[in-house]
Amino acid sequence: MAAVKSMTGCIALAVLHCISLSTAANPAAQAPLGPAITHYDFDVTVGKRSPDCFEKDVILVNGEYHKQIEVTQGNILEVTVYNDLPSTWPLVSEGISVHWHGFSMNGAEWYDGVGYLAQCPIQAGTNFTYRFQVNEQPGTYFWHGHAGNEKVDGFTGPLIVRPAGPEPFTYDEERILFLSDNYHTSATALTFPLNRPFDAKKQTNETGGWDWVAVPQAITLNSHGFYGDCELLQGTNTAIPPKCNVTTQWVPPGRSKFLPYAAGTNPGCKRENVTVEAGKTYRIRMINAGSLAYLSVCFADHNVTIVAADAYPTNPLTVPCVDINLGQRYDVLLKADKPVGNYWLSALVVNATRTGSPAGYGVLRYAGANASALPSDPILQPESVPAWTFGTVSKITLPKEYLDASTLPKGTVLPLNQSSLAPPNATKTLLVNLTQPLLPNGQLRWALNNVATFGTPSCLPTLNLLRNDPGLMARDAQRTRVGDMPADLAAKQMGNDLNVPMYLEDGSPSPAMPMAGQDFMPLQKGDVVDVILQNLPANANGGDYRPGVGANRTAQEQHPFHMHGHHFWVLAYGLGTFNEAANTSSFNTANPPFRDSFTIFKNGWTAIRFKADNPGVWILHCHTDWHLFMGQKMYFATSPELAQPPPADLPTCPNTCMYNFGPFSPSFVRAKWGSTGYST
Ligand SMILES: *[C@@H]1O[C@H](CO)[C@@H](O)[C@H](O)[C@H]1NC(C)=O
Ligand SMILES: *[C@@H]1O[C@H](CO)[C@@H](O)[C@H](O)[C@H]1NC(C)=O
Ligand SMILES: *[C@@H]1O[C@H](CO)[C@@H](O)[C@H](O)[C@H]1NC(C)=O
Ligand SMILES: *[C@@H]1O[C@H](CO)[C@@H](O)[C@H](O)[C@H]1NC(C)=O
Ligand SMILES: *[C@@H]1O[C@H](CO)[C@@H](O)[C@H](O)[C@H]1NC(C)=O
Ligand SMILES: *[C@@H]1O[C@H](CO)[C@@H](O)[C@H](O)[C@H]1NC(C)=O
Ligand SMILES: *[C@@H]1O[C@H](CO)[C@@H](O)[C@H](O)[C@H]1NC(C)=O
Ligand SMILES: *[C@@H]1O[C@H](CO)[C@@H](O)[C@H](O)[C@H]1NC(C)=O
Ligand SMILES: *[C@@H]1O[C@H](CO)[C@@H](O)[C@H](O)[C@H]1NC(C)=O
Ligand SMILES: *[C@@H]1O[C@H](CO)[C@@H](O)[C@H](O)[C@H]1NC(C)=O
Ligand SMILES: *[C@@H]1O[C@H](CO)[C@@H](O)[C@H](O)[C@H]1NC(C)=O
Ligand SMILES: *[C@@H]1O[C@H](CO)[C@@H](O)[C@H](O)[C@H]1NC(C)=O
Ligand SMILES: [Cu+2]
Repeated sequence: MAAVKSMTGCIALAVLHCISLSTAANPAAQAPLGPAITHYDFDVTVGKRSPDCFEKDVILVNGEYHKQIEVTQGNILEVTVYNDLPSTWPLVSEGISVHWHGFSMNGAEWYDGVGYLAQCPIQAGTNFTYRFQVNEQPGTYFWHGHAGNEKVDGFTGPLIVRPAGPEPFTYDEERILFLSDNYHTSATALTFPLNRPFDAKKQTNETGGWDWVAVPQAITLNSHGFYGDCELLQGTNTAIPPKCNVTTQWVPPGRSKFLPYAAGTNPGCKRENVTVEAGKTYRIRMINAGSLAYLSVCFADHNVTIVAADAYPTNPLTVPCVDINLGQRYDVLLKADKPVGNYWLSALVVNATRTGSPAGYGVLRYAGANASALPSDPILQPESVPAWTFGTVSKITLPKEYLDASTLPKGTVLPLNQSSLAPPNATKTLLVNLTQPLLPNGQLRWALNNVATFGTPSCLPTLNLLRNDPGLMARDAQRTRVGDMPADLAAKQMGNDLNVPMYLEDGSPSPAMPMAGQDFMPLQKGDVVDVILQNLPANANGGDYRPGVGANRTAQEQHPFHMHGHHFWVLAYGLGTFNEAANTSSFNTANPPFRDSFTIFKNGWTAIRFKADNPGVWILHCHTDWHLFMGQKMYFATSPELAQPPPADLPTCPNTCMYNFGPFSPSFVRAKWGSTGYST
């Protein structure tokens, strides 16, 4: 604790001097292991690629962009990550870590990969080996960086878990559809303006106020796309209106959204083809690894049947388009039963979620079709596909054989002490309000229950702190109201001090006015927790500390949430305000889907239930990278004293670490990284 309290900040640079403590050895990590080992080396470097025809620096693994890996259920997965990023690379966190998205990591909490929560990031010039048994449901996952926003720079890829026995679905072949969005600017350059004080009048240039990242330049399918694609399609099919060229999305000067059509002459700049043979059935593993774009994915003239959501099987649901949010995966079956030919594959931004976004297009190509021709059918325009309704999402349900111990398929992974996937009754409930407040210090944050949680608290992983001292949360809990906020607390929120205010979800009221700090819910192993996430207007619950500064911030938007360390049952989606008396009784406790990523819709709420069966500290967060960065996260601390001892080789923190809510000034960013992102 002394390490946290005594640290002093370096105000101008937002750099903190940290004391690194040695960690206890974990003898289990050296024990002989029975299961087979699947080993990968990740040599992490930077190179030039043109994912959407625009050449830029991206993060590569062994020279590959979006490297794919796979492992068989029950094996030990061992991934040695060598951070060989050049010193010039603009990573705010100055280090990397890898998260295995969707893995429960039961008993493997130190390898979950959240920077500063489970581990200090792997510093440049060093390596770290993730090593744990894959006790996970076979299915479709992905891996991604989780220390800063390095995922946005390309540090991510598919992760497939093969079953030890037969697959539960029948199909001939499989294809991966790894979906993402692509910015022409580095994630760091996009990120730092998010920390500047909000002032709508100065939302213009690098010396101005808070600045939104705006929509990405392209949507990519299996890492391929074309910026300005709508103009191309207009060129080849004059019936298509140039709807991508919409002007409703605000973009700061110097960053044009209107891009010329990319000619595709850069190396690696190609349109993606999903190739099939007539008569066969394909399992398509869809993954949305993007940072902002909620996607509606449609194969022209072909319906698809959803058979799994976030790795766990679902009752089959046949749809013309799949709405897949950030962090989600869907396994769908596609029958190649149409005439041999080329068909458009479209990835549109889900209607009315982000007007003005680009769309991504690929080709579903039958063997024998003319490979030099694009499909001749009209193409799906942005905003032309209706978004899924609650009726559709509510049809994603668990098959009945997973609900009964006597019919449970072999190899199904269950929460602790469950004999099937039938949800147990809840023992605790937490209501979480989602707002986007202006803090007293002028920063615009994304908050849960009025607390914007920042990511770099102490330079000692939070899991380590709480395992050593579980009483810390209660002792340090602060419930300061803004009315009596001491000046020093306001200063702390600006990142100049590491005396991190902690807030406890222990039944006491949330702060009346928005704060920055860390929001925790303490749990006991075995608790069954209902979490109701309630979308509220941006400025609700005292969220405009300086009223009149900007526009009336009453808007809401959808948020794709993800929880670490668990799958959970999604019990209900509702519009308006959650009404406990009326709505709890209509929860689907009969056959709710068991997943790890879900949507909180605009003007609505979503209820999930999880079993706290995994000792450790687990993050629940928005998977919109920019929202996560601005604080849209909280932690569940489940019996942290029962967590495993940390592995002996867990990376230690550097002497200085970046504070992610720090006040980045353009001169600081330019001095450190050469570019503020506004130069072109
Ligand atoms: C990997 O890190 C270990 C220390 O953890 C070090 O001994 C070893 O030399 C490193 N390997 C390489 C290839 O850098
Ligand atoms: C940035 O915007 C502010 C406010 O509009 C203006 O005063 C300033 O001159 C601008 N700076 C540059 C470099 O354009
Ligand atoms: C897109 O909009 C910009 C700005 O209004 C305009 O200059 C450009 O010609 C438009 N492009 C197309 C293909 O309509
Ligand atoms: C898809 O097929 C077209 C036409 O053969 C080809 O030009 C393009 O390179 C292919 N795309 C990829 C990603 O290989
Ligand atoms: C897709 O399914 C819908 C019913 O949900 C049906 O009306 C439509 O004809 C099907 N389309 C194709 C191409 O099979
Ligand atoms: C294949 O498509 C290309 C491009 O549209 C066209 O030039 C060519 O004639 C087609 N080939 C055949 C065999 O139809
Ligand atoms: C897309 O959303 C807009 C705005 O809400 C709506 O007017 C339009 O009807 C929607 N389009 C479809 C195809 O549902
Ligand atoms: C769960 O709750 C329901 C209704 O409240 C009750 O009927 C049932 O017995 C409970 N189940 C268990 C295992 O406690
Ligand atoms: C959530 O917001 C509502 C509406 O402002 C408020 O009444 C309630 O107390 C808040 N709940 C929590 C846990 O902060
Ligand atoms: C799980 O079951 C074991 C054996 O019955 C029991 O000792 C333990 O308390 C249970 N754990 C939880 C969290 O319910
Ligand atoms: C905010 O809303 C009030 C009341 O509707 C209105 O008078 C005011 O003009 C609005 N301010 C802005 C900046 O839109
Ligand atoms: C929640 O309860 C309200 C009030 O009775 C009702 O209007 C709404 O339809 C309910 N929503 C769901 C999803 O059950
Ligand atoms: Cu969000």
